[in-house]
This record gives sequence, C-alpha cells and structure tokens, in this order.
Amino acid sequence: MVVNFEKIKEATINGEQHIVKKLTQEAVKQGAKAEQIIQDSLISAMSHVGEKFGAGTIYIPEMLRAARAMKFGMEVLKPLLVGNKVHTLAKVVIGTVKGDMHDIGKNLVGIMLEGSGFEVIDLGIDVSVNQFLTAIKKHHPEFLAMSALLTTTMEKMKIVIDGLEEAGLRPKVKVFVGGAPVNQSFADEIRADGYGANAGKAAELMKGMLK
Ligand code: B12
Repeated sequence: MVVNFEKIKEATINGEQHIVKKLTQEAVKQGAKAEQIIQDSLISAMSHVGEKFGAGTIYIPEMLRAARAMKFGMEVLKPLLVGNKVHTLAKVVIGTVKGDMHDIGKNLVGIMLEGSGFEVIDLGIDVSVNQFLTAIKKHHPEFLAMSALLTTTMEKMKIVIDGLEEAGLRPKVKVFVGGAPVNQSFADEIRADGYGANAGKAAELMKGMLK
C-alpha cells in the first residue's frame, strides 16, 4: 500500500485530530519515515493554512484546529525521532520569545535536538528576557535557542542578546535563532551565533559547533 501523505495533510488542514493520528500511525506502519511525514504532510499543511489565513479565507479558529491536529500527528512521531539516547552532547535552553504564542516549530526543534542527543530545557512560550537569563544562570547550557513567528516579536531576540551581554553571560552561551520571519541576515544583525531554517538544520549546526 502506498503512503498517502496528501490525506494526512488534508486531515491536518481540516483539524481532524483523530484522523491525523490514525493516518500517521498507519503511515509509520507502512514504513514511512517520520521526517517525511512531518515535512510532506504536517508542515506542508501548516504552510497551506498560513497562506489561507494570510489571504483572509480562513480565520484563527481554523488555524488553531489545524495546529492541534498537527500535535496529534507529532505525538505519534516524537518517540521515533527521540529514540533512546544514553549520553548528552550538550544542554540547550529553548523558548518562544515574549508576546509570541507559536510553539509548533519550537517544539519540533526541541524534538530534533533531543533526537540528536542534546538535553533540552524547554521554557515554553511567551518567555521574557528575565526568564531566559534566569534559566541560563541556573542550567549553564552550551546553547540558547529562541523562536519567533511574528515580525512584531522577532525583535525580542535582540533584547535577550543585549540582556545576556549586560549580565556578562554572552560569552558563555551560543545563541541560535529561528522561526518563519527570521533569516540569516537578521541573525547576523542581532549578533546571534547561528540561524536554522528548519529543525534538522538547528541540530546539525549545533553539533558542528561542538567539534
Ligand atoms: C498555527 C499558527 C498559529 C496558531 C499557533 C498555535 C501553536 N500552538 O503554535 C495560533 C492560532 C495560536 C496563531 C495565532 C496567531 N498568529 Co499565527 N500562524 C500559524 C501558522 C499557520 C503556522 C505556524 C506553524 O506552526 N508552522 C509550522 C512550523 C513547523 O514551522 P515554523 O514555526 O516556521 O518552525 C520551523 C522553522 O521556522 C524553524 N524554527 C522555528 N523556531 C526555531 C528556533 C530555532 C532556534 C531554530 C534554529 C529554528 C526554528 O524550524 C521549525 C521546524 O522546521 C503560521 C503560518 C506560517 N506559514 O508560518 C501563522 C502566522 C505565523 N501567524 C500569524 C499571525 C498574524 C497570528 C496572530 C497575530 C493572529 C491574530 N490576529 O491574532 C496570532 C498571534 C498570537 C501570538 N501572540 O503569538 C502570521 C504572522 C505574520 C507576521 N508576519 O508576523 C502568520 C505568518 C500567518 C499569516 N500568513 O499571516 N497562529
């Protein structure tokens, strides 16, 4: 039987949580790779939903339903991505910046990092500068990863980096930034150490920095 990525995508767009879960389980049984289901079905669905929202043909409730449905698919896939890692490469503190409630991309980055052997301390969404600084003082991570999905919240990343500098913590932690509106030139501008366009890239770049 051929895996129908398009069906999972459609069910995600329509917010059909249980169908997404069932179809994702079936796809895994049929041998589909978790990464491909995420990319071709789940992320693809969110891009579609984002376009529709941007065009004004769907509204927040539909966007929210799709996001929840995606989480049902991710629940099935997470154990396959994380596996059983016995040792920790390095610690990463991760969070979505203040004023921003988007967490799907951030969670995906966290899952991929865990799957690559990192210990992930997830501060959640709407994380203030102080919360980031407190977590860094407490956990002494090698990396800080910040996510922002809004053009109005991406500036908060710079404020956190400034805060790290003021607190004398900047040399102790490598800062990674990401999220749909973020790009390499923005990362350079705010003096971040790294930018990743997707979750896999983040893990790959961080691993590279440990060598
Ligand atoms: C789902 C969604 C929501 C859900 C979020 C649910 C949740 N739990 O996350 C809800 C309904 C709550 C929501 C609310 C809003 N949303 Co919204 N939302 C989206 C949508 C459709 C999908 C986002 C998503 O999950 N994508 C899938 C994930 C996997 O992709 P990703 O987040 O980009 O993450 C990947 C990479 O960017 C990267 N990455 C992400 N973070 C990091 C971090 C690091 C360190 C690294 C290295 C990499 C990395 O790796 C990830 C995996 O590959 C986008 C459209 C879009 N195309 O992005 C709009 C979108 C982001 N939302 C938008 C808007 C406007 C809003 C609202 C302001 C709407 C409103 N009027 O209230 C509110 C804001 C609420 C708030 N204060 O945050 C706009 C933003 C416009 C802009 N330029 O700022 C978008 C682009 C829609 C649009 N086309 O207009 N939203």
